[in-house]
Amino acid sequence: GPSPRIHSYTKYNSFDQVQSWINSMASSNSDLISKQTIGNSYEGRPMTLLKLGKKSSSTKPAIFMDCGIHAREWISPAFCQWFVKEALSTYGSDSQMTSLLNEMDVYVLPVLNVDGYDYTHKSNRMWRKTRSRSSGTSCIGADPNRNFDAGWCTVGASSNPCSDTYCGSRPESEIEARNVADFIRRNKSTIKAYITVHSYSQLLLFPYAYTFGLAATHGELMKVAEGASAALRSLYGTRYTSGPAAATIYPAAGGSDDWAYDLGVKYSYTFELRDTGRYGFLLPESQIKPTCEETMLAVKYIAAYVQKN
Ligand code: ING
Ligand code: ZN
Repeated sequence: GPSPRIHSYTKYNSFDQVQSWINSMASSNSDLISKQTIGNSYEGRPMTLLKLGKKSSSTKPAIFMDCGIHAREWISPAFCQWFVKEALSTYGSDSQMTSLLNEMDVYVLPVLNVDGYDYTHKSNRMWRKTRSRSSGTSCIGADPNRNFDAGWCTVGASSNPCSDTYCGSRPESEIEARNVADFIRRNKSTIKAYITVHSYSQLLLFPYAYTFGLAATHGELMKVAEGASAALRSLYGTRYTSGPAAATIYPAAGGSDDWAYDLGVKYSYTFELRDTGRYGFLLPESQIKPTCEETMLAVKYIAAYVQKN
């Protein structure tokens, strides 16, 4: 479609609107941003990844962040859009952002589950999964955050294709999960941090979800999460709880952050954005701006820590 003359960061944009915005951002800010397709979805939509960072002759360390792995969690893609806007508009004036983009690259995947996200706009607002078809059932889709190869389908996931937490027929059976995993594997040596954005519950989670066992670097993961939560809270007083996912929300296998951590990405975090349940997935558009502003502080805190370590 045509590039949007204006893009609203305080509305929930459709997949087509996000795609037009990606294209216009990548073509009008070529010094700091580029795009690449990491593959197509089950239904053939492109999964377009933005790369933010000052161009450099040498390979820079990187942070990978995805939004919209679950279709109905609309505040998540809104945050990725906000992050890209803020990164570009504060580069050169905000010393932390300038230093971050000079020294590192930030990969942003604004919508991971592109088919599901489109479906929530057109047919069923509460859809969570992908939109893949499988033989032997009329039920559609698998949970992409149960489909990664991390204790796959052992706990907190269902082998029933009709379940909202269906783990899929095998690890990375969902092309959207496989495309992300392939990209991260290919760039394993440069990716220092993995951030995945969900809603809701106001939590900052880290490995593990597939076991109650503590991560080898639990203490450091917790320390950084506590710092990020404090930074977030400093703006509007929004309270976040930090901790390993299994004990903090529930045990669940096949999650992307556990998979990335076990691959060797040392700083791996799952955000559960606002709210705590009053509106849940139906967070009003009036809360997009404050939610994104406060979350920026937490993501920038993590990024600054990763940058100096
Ligand atoms: N929550 C996550 C979910 O996929 C989670 C919680 C995080 C599970 C990390 C596994 C690993 O269920 C939402 N809201 O989707
Ligand atoms: Zn989710």
